[in-house]
Amino acid sequence: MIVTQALAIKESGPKETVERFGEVYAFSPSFVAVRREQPTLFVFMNLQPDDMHDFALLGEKGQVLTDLELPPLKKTQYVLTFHRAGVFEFACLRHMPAMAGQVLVREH
Ligand SMILES: [Cu+2]
Repeated sequence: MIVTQALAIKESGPKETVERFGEVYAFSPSFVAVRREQPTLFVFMNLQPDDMHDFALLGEKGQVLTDLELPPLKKTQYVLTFHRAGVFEFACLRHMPAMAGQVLVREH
């Protein structure tokens, strides 16, 4: 199982952090590794109360392979199975390139 948080801190973030850095938009972690052909549960938590996020898997040419909605203050779960080994880029299409990362798909 992989837990990723669509981290976006505003009202909920530490005041000093928000003041110093502004809003933080990021996936945490932004890098995960899975095995090819192994169904893997991805758990997303959008911690922000007022912003929609999404999880888009991108192909080699940047094309969107799939785009999953991550509503505010919701835990969203998807089982994903990767059939090809390699590195897949992912991003929140609304907040890329700040919200982006990679999935490494390993052979068995
Ligand atoms: Cu986003």
